[in-house]
Amino acid sequence: MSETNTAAETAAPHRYTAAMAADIEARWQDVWDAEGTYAAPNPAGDLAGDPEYIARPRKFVMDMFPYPSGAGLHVGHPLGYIATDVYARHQRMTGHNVLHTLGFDAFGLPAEQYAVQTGTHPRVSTEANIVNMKAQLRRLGLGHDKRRSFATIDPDYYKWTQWIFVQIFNSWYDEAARKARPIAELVEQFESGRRPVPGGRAWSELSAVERSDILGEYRLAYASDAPVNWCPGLGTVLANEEVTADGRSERGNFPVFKAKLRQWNMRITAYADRLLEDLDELDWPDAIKLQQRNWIGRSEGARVDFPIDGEQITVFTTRQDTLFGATYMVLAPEHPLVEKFVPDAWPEGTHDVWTGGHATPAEAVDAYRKQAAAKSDVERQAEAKDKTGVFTGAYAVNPASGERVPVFIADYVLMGYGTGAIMAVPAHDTRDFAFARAFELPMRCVVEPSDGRDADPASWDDAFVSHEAKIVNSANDEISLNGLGVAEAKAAITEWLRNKGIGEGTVNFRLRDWLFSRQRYWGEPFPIVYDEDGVAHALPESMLPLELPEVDDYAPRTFDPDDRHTQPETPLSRNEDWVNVELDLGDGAGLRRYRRETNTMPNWAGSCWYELRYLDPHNDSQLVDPEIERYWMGPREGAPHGGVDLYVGGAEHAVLHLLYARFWSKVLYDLGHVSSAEPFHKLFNQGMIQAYVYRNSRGFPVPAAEVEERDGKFFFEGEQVKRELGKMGKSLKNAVTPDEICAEYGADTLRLYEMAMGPLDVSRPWDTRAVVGQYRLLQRLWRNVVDETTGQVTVVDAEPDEDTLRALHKAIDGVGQDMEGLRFNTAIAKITELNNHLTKAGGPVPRSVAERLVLLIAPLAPHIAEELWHRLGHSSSVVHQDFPVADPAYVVDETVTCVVQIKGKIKARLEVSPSVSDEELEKLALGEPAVVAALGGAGIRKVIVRAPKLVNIVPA
Ligand code: ANZ
Repeated sequence: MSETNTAAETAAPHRYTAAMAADIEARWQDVWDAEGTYAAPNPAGDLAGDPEYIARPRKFVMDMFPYPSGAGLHVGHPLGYIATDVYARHQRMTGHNVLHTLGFDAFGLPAEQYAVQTGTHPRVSTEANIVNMKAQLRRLGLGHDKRRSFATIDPDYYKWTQWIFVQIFNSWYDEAARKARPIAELVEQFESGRRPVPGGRAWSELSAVERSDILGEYRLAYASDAPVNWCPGLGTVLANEEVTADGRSERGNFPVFKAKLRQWNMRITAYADRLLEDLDELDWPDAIKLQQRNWIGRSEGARVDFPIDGEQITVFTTRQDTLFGATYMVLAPEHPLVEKFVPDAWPEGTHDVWTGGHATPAEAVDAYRKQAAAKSDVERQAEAKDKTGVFTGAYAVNPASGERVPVFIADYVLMGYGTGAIMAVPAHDTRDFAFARAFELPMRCVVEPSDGRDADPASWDDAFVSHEAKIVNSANDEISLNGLGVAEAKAAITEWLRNKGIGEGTVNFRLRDWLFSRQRYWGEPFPIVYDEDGVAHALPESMLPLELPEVDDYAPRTFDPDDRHTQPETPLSRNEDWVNVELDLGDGAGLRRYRRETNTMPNWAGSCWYELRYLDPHNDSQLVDPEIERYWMGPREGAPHGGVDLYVGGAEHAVLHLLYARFWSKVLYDLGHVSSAEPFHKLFNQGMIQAYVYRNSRGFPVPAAEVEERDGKFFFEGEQVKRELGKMGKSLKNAVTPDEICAEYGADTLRLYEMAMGPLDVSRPWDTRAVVGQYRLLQRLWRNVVDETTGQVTVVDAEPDEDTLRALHKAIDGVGQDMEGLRFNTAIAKITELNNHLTKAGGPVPRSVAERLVLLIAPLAPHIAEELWHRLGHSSSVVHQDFPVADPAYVVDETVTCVVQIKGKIKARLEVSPSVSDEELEKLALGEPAVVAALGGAGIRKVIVRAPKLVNIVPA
C-alpha cells in the first residue's frame, strides 16, 4: 500500500485514502457503464432517445483520437482527454446534450513493423493494444458514450472510408460552380457537346482508355505518375521528411532515388481557395490558421512568356513590375523544355564560369541534373547555401526590354512550383543576386533604392528588396512604368502583357495534390479494380467493405539498395487469388476479369472523417443519417460552415490531418452528403506534459523514479546526475504511467493534478511529488462533508453566514466562467479557496454550501463528487445535476473605505473596490468635490497613493 496510507489512518477509518478512492472509483465506473450515464441520444436512428433531452442545445466535444501503441499511455497522453472530459461534464450540467466519445486510429506503421519482426498479425497486436488502452482510459473515469467508439481498422468503419474514396473518385471540381460534382455530369457535358472534349474529338469516338485518361484529368482522386522518393533497400517510397540531406533513408541509411511511380492522388489543390477563405470563419488558434495559410501559400502574380527559338518559356512571378530588370532566366533542372533548347556547342562569348567546365551544353546539363536529383526540395531552397547551376547554351528574349537573356538551370528553382521556370531579377531578389554574383551575370536596377545606396548594382552587397519604392529604368516604345509604385506598376504591366497575349495575372498556390498511396499492408485497401485495358473502376457499394486479405508476409519486398531501376512490390500484390478477380460491377459490362489495386491508403485516411462516424456509429446503409448529422454538426449562428463544437489535440497536427479532414468535409458537403462544410468549428491545442530527464556523467539517462534530491542536487546510486527538461517516454527513462498515479492516489487526484498544472495550452513539467497537493485538497473536501472516524455525514441544515455566502457565490461565478473558457487551473484554485474557507471556519458545513461545492468539483473529480452527492442523500447521478448558479448579490466585491488626506489631514472618505488600482484611486480622490474644494485651486506637488486605503495629497 502506498505511503499515504499511514498508521494514523487506522484511527480514522473513514478518511479519504488511495484505497478508498480506488473503491469509490471502481464502483461508480461500473454504475456509469451499467446505467449508460454518458449516453448522448440522437434525434433518429438506433441511438435515438428522450426527445426532451434532444431539445436541449447540443455540444459535440472531441479529442484527436489516439493511435493504440504497444507502449500504452504515460501521464502526458491523457492531458487533452481529461480537459475535454471536464468541459463536457460542465456542459452536461449546464443544460446541453453532450456527445463525447473516443475511438482509435489504428492503421499504421508500428503494428506493421511489429508484424514483420514477430509474425503477429497487425490486427492481433493492434486489438490487444486497444484493449489495454481502453482499460487505462476507463480507470480515469472519462465520461465517454461508449456505444459510439470504434477503431479505423473495423471493416464496418473502413467500408465507409472506402465509400468516401469512391465518391471522391467519382467527382470532379467544377471551377465555375466552385464545387465538386458527380463525374457523370461531366461525361454528360462531353457527350452533349456542351463542354468541348480535350483533344477536339467527339466523346463517342473515343476508346474506353482515352475516355478514362481524359476523366483522370478531372477526377478528384486520380492515378498519375508522380515523382517519389524510391528506396529499393527498404522496398518502399518515402515521404520527403524521411529522406536525409544526403539523399539517403533516415531509417536504414539506404540510397533514395527520385523515381516516377503510378500513384493515387487527391486533388486537394482544387479546394485551395475555399480552404483558405473558410479559415476566416473558424474558431481556431491564430498560429494554426497561419500555418494553414502558409501551407496553402496563395501568391498573386503573373505568368509571362519569354520567346525562345519560335517557342516560349512561361515563368511565374510575383514581381511582374520588375520585368525590365530580368537579365537572365532559370529553369528547374527537371524542366521538360530544357532538352529542346540545348545547342550542340557553347555559343560565342560564353563565360567559363557558366559552363561548369564541361565541353558541351548537353554534357553540362546532364551532369547538373544528376547532381540535383540527389537533393531534397528543402535543401534546394535553403537561402544560405551557395547557388549552383549551369548555362544551357540557350538565350531567350525579355519581352519588355527586348534584350537577349541567357537561360540557366539551377536547383534553387523547383519543378513543382509555379511553372518551374523563373525570370531572374538579380538587383531585387536575394537569391537571384547571389546567383548573379557567382556567375557574373548582369544586373539592372529597376526599383529605386530608398535606403541611401547608389543606383548602380555593381557596387551593392545585396539585392534591394522593396514593395514600396518607385519603379525606374522600365520603359519601351509601348509602355513606361517609370515613376509608378509597385502595385500600380504591377497592374500596368499585367494589362500590357495581357493585351499583347504574352502573359496574364494569375494566382499560384504552394499547396500540392496529396499523394495518397502507400506500398503497405496495414491500411485500407483501395476499392479500385483495373480491367484488362488498365482502366480503373470503382467497386459498387454492395462490394464494400473490401477487406484486407490474409498474407504470409507483411514486409514490402526489398531490393539491391543501389538498383534504382527496381519498382516497389506491395505486400498485397503477392496474394494472386485476391488480386485477380472476376466481377460484375453492375455497370452493364457483365462479368469481367479485373486486377485489384494493391497499394493501400495512407494513415491519414481514417482520421479524415471519423467525427461523422461518432454521430451514427452503427449505420450500415448510409455514411451518416442527414438528420443526425445536421443535429450535431450543422451550421449555426457563429459557425456558418458547421462543425464539431470543440476539438482538442496537439499543435503538431496543424496542417496535414486538419487540412485533409477539411478537404474531405468539403467534398462530402458539395456532393450533398453532409450539411457541414467544415469538420471542426473550434480547435484548441493543449500543451505538452514534459518531464525531467536525469543524465549521468556519460550523458545516459538514468531511471528518473530512482533519483534522489539533496539540497537542490540530484543523485542516482550515489553518483550526482544532471537534470534537464525533456519529453516523457521510455527511452528517456522518465515515463510515469497514469496507472501508477491512480494506484498511489486515485484517478480524481490525477485528473485534478493534470488540470491544475497550468493553463491548458501551455507545456508544463510533470512533478510526481507535487501530485499529493491535489490529493490533500480531496481529503479536506471529504472532511468537510464526512466524519473520518464515524463515516457520518456532518453537514447541517443551517443558513450559511454572510462570509461563507460570499465565498461560495464568488467561487460559483468564477468556476463557471473558467470552465466555459477551459481555464481549469484557475477553476481549481477557486474551488480550493472555497474549500479552505470552510475548513478554516471550522464547525459543520451548511448543507446548501456542501452540495454546491460538490457540484462545482464534479466535472473535475467526478468519482468523489458522485460518492459525496449520494452520501448527501441524493439518488440520481451528479453527472446530470444543474451546475450551481451564482447569486449576483454576493458576487459583487465588498467595498473598503479609503481616506483622502491633504497634508495628512482627512478631507474625504471614499467607498472603493478592494482591487482598485493606484491610478484609478488617485483619479477618484482628485475628482471628489470635498477634495477639490479643500485644494481651492492650489496646484499639486505630489500624490501618495496606497490603494485601496489611503490617498495623501501634497499641494504645491
Ligand atoms: C521575379 C522576381 C523579382 C521574383 C523579384 C521575386 C522578387 P512566392 O511569393 O513564394 O509565390 N519563383 C517562381 N517559381 C519558382 C520556382 N519554381 N522555384 C523557385 N522560385 C520560384 O514566390 C514567387 C517568386 O519566387 C517569383 O517571383 C519567382 O521569383 C520565384 F524582385 O519573379 B520572382
